[in-house]
Amino acid sequence: MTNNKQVLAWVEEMKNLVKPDNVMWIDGSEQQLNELRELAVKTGELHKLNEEMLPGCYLHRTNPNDVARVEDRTFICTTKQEDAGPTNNWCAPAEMYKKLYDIARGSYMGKTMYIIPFSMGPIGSPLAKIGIEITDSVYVVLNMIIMTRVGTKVLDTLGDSNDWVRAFHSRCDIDPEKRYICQFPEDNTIISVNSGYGGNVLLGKKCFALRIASYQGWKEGWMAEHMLILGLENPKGEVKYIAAAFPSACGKTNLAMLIPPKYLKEKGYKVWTVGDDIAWMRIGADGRLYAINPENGFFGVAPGTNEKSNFNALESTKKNTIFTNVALNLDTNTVWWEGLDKNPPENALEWKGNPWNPSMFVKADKSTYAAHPNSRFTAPAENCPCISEEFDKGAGVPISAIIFGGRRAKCTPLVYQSKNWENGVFIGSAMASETTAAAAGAVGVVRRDPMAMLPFCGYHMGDYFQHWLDMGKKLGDKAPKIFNVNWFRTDDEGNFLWPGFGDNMRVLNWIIDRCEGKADATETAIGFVPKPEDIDLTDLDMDMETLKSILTVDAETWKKEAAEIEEHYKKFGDKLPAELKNQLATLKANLG
Ligand code: OXD
Ligand code: MN
Repeated sequence: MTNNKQVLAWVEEMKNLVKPDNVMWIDGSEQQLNELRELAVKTGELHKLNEEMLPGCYLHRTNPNDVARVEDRTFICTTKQEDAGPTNNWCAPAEMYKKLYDIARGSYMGKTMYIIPFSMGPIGSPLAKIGIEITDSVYVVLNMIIMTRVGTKVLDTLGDSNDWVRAFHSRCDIDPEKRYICQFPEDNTIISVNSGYGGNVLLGKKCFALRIASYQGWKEGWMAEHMLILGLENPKGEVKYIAAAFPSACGKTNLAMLIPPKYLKEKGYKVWTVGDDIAWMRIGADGRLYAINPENGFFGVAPGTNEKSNFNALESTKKNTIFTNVALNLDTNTVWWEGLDKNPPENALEWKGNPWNPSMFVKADKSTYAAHPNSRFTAPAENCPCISEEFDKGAGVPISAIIFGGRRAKCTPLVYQSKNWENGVFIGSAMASETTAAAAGAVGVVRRDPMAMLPFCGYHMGDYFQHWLDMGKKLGDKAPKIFNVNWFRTDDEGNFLWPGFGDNMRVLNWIIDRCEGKADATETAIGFVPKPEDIDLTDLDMDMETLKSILTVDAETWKKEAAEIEEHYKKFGDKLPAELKNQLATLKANLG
């Protein structure tokens, strides 16, 4: 498949280590894809679903000890510990390589080694990057074929270049005690052992497109961010692009695939999805910031996805999709999860494969749920009814606005605009979200998750903040405007005050109007807040007083917030950029 000497040498090295019985290069052909699907069904790795109702769809169950990303076993292995920073687990590269090679040695005996050349981003795009994943799992191969662009074309594009990421995976014994997800940013290398769960083993996603790529972006002058990308089309047919970062469970996929309220749809407003999880952004020839989605599919959380919450995501899962850890409806041979509809299957297997019926369900006890709370669908982006026509083009889309957001019951207004780029970086660096009643543990605990990158930044977060500031200096007056949103303000009884979902479009319209200098705002201590009359409430059962209440900035609440940010900042020591210290001091002074 290739004459690239570095690729061949690495494959040989890994072959000698893990001793496979066979080797198969993934060429990206339909014929090979079908052979692999058949093989996976034969071995039981995949279950074929109803071909009429869900054509080309399969169900997979992971080991019950292996159902989520494992942040406590995820390492950034840089020569100097300081380079990984205070927010990452660290180990010296030599020590970690030895440990991982000892674990992986001989682990492919009796198995096939699959070699997947993949491109993050449209093949050949100047914003794309190439990786090679070696795996012993057909499930990984079939997921990578959905989530990335794979095959011979990738190797042809790579040619003799050594600019590619080495990504090695071995399921070993799925032993949680020996599970490691390790990034070696100085070597462009990822090693993942003892897991078979998506986020730990689809190495193009979090490991490459965020952890390794954020490091590459720092060294090479671009940005890899945990952001959705959407295009907002107005009735004149003009499309403006927005990138937005939210911690998990704040509705990133829903915002990316938003359906506007009826009255805006009728006027001709539309939302186009470019990406739902990751954005790679570079400064273009015209000095603006351009973004691509490096992925080719959606690895979405299934529970809660339904026709109302996210019609477009649900549509995306109707063909050629792999479901992981959802329930199987035995009567129809289709899938089900909590929140899909009000008709749970009477005759089902729950996510572990045990018999299940609705009488077993106890709302307060997640262990009785039919689908695992982190069950997933892996769906091709091309299935999405609102996929942007720019999605597959390599040039990227020019970003007008960057949005940060989190779940805050009280503190943060529905939306506000930063005073400038530096102030926007300050807002992103202090980003936080509250834990919910849905999860075990204390409710309403604020967790700081800068730019939603806490588990994904491949280097010292102080350096990461500085990189953001440096990018702003390069962009100058072409920089996107930075905003913060909070869909989750509640009243004293805990009821949400803002309807969210499609109605978030009303806020996006204000954001775009601000970018174009068309909307007014009130300057507050924290930034520019909309005049209530500038948020369009047409057809919405909401009074002006409620809207005003979620646009307020309460000085006492914000003084506490500033004190918490100060505490959060202490972690970064000398690496905290002076600009951010100054921003905090200014905020405190503004609050009086
Ligand atoms: C995540 C994901 O965990 O996208 O952020 O899967
Ligand atoms: Mn994510």
